[in-house]
Amino acid sequence: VEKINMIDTWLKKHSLIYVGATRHPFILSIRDGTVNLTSFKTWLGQDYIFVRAFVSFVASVLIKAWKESDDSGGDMEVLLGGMAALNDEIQWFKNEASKWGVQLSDIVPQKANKDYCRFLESLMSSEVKYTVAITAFWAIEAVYQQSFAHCLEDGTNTPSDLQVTCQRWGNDGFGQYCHSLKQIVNRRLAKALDDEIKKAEVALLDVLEHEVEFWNMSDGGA
Ligand code: HMH
Repeated sequence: VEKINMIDTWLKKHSLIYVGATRHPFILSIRDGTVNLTSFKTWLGQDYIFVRAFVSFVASVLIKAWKESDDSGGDMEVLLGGMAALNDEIQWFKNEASKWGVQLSDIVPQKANKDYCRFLESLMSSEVKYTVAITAFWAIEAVYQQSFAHCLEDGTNTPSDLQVTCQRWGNDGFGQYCHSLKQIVNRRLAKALDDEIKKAEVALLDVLEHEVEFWNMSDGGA
């Protein structure tokens, strides 16, 4: 298997689940303007809880980078930039929640959310290699980037009050950041041993499945 761009190889191989995660009916309903606002508020509240767990996960990836990476590609700077963006994101969730009348202190994490957070926690173990963890990290960010950028394309009907949300992950800067992460992952995978490559592929598939289940939660709130 060609190892130079492992990610694109994997995305082709697993295109069905990848499309399932990045073109989910919830996202398509935002894109065509038929989104149910109850669904949107459910997603908003659940994602706030997820992001708090996600910050801890990113911190663990940063620790792995420091321990395992030679840092020729500036991995730490990219990860630190990601953490800074998450600091901003948490504040954004709070503002957005109050705008939509969502009481964040009342949110109870649903099963899919708890399962996803537990998965993140399993990746925080020191036994999980940097290459595997950063593959998952890239995938988590890339799903949101691809999904929300899709809602901002020309000719879409995304409601104007949801455009700020789509911009959050669909803007060009976030796209660039995901591209930097992807380059780090491809560089790591090109040098990794077979066992690590297999684990990274499994981690990617796990992320895609969790993302589909996460989007599915918004339905339950409809
Ligand atoms: C469920 N996946 C989920 N939430 C997010 N905020 C992201 C990815 C991207 O940060």
